[in-house]
Amino acid sequence: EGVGVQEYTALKLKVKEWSDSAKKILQGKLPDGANAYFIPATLRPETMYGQTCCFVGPTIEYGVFKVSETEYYVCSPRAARNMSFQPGTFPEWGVFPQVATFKGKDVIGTIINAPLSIHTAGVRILPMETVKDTKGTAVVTCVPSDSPDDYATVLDLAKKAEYYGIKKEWVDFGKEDFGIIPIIETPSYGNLTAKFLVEELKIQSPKDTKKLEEAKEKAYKEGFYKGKMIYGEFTGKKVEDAKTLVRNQLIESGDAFAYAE
Ligand code: A2H
Repeated sequence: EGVGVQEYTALKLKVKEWSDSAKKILQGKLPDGANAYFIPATLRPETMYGQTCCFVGPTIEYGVFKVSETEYYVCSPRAARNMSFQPGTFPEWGVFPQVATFKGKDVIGTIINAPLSIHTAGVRILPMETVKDTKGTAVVTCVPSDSPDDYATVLDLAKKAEYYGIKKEWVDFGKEDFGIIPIIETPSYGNLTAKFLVEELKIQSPKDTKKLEEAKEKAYKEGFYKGKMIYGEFTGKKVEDAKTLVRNQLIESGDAFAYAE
């Protein structure tokens, strides 16, 4: 970390309905007809079919940034600043005005549209205590089939829904399988890599940092270099190839943009 450039895909998750606290904070701050988007940064765009929610850090500070007359982005102030100075991404070069500020906990329960996700009715913004506000956008889209961190967090949220102040159905969709679908088949870990590794390494909670680090490494190597797509338009292709294809498709449809830091 800290060496070289991380090439993220920044996804645009359009807000369908704000949480009650967010509505209060945003009153009169977004013009009629404008759209707001949560902007998670991901290294695995080919997994976006499997998004089941989107995470923010409950105690992290976020801003709502005016990117154009009609588009407002939600992310960390640090990321908004970086983005606004990225050549070629936005028509205007300069800092995006910050129109509102809130803590992650204020937006829990907000419903957003996740591009390509099987959950077409929308997914929820949920808390993840291990989100760092020093990298990416401090918004993390949740793909529990392929990210051990995401899988461990989803299990924990469902187990302690009341403690986290969320409804259990927001995280498990009222189903035993948590609305998780297989997207990538791997030779060693089957088609739900994150679940396999969390169980094999006996990871008990999202705070099992060391084991999760190991799981993350294994999942990435196996998934990226040996995985094959078993869902979506690029079914049958190698993950290595599908990554660029899905990324380009998301960028072309206006649902994502390149973000490097
Ligand atoms: B990845 P790197 Cl399916 N705090 O996206 C904590 N985690 C963050 C973050 C932040 N501020 N910003 C991004 N991330 C996560 C998908 C995914 C990711 C899958 C599998 C592995 C995986 C769905 N979540 O990442 O430290 C994001 O989660 C494992 C490396 O910048 C992002 O990609 O290298 C990844 O970590 C960026 O990690």
